[in-house]
Amino acid sequence: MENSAICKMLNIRYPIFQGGMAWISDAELAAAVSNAGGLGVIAAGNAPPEWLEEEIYKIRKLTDKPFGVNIMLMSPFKDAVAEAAAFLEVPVIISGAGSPGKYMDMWKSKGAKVFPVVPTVTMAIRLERIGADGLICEGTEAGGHIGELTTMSLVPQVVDAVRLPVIAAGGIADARGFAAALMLGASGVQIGTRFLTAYECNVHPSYKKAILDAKDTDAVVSGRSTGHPVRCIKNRLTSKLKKMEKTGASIDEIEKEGAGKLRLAAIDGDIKSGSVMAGQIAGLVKSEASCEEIITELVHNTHTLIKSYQTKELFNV
Ligand code: TUI
Repeated sequence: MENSAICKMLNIRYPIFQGGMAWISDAELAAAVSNAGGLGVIAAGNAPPEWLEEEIYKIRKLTDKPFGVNIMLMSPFKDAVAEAAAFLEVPVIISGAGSPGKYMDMWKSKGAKVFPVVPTVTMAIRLERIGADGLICEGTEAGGHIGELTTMSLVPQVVDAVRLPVIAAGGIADARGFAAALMLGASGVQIGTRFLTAYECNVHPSYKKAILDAKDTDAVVSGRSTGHPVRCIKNRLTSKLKKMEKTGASIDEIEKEGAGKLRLAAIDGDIKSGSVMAGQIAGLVKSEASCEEIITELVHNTHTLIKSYQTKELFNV
């Protein structure tokens, strides 16, 4: 695993990307993941460029390892943060929630490796043509803003359609998910929800508790009717949004109700009225641990799992 093409391309030890979670993935979390051999990622989210610049200065003090920045393309600051990431020569740039086409040349001219999140095969092919270095295929199991296709369906179809390395995301939190992603043809994984309960994750303790308490059916989707579906842990806010969607509230009214609610949950710890974004795999996350423990266990158990399958009698062929 350590000598895979993707690890060589990015100069990382393990093909494990930490999910860029808006308001949550800061320099401290990203540095802890990078120091443990994965790719730590700072999420620009809706933050202004000054915030991102500060986090980039911080991470360079905390680690000498490569790291990534996630640029969320629905942000009002997207142009400015895209430029800041290029100017500060961020080694890996991940884009989400839109097409990064217009930034591609700028990022690549500064030596960045670019990994857009793609929700479909069509977009994967388009981004390969314009110079992406790899793709993140994020299934609808993921937390936050999501596409339609599941990880299980999306990953192998993109793997067959492009020559680029593919990182699987959505629904992966342990070695079984990691091994399954490799079986689908992925070169690595992106993991978000599992890192929410990392010791180095600065999300509010109430948010961590909501993840630890979540069961399989708790991560629900709101906003399908607005065209911006978002997966969060069920609470007063998701019930309200569901009711608004049922009773035919306008897109504007629904979007207004959701605005600013991630900050309310992640920073202020209001997990009843805030947006507790998390993936369907939250029900599997039952402990807090350091990023080093999370990554070491993932790698060790994935290795053991795959080896054990080589000697298992599965069925008569
Ligand atoms: O971006 C994410 N997940 C996110 S962003 C986010 S911040 C937020 N805050 C409040 C409300 C809504 C969002 C929370 N979670 N994941 C990557 C991702 N990208 N998922 C889906 C996509 C995507 C969707 C459409 C990528 C490209 C795309 O292209 C459409 C087009 O053709 O432009």
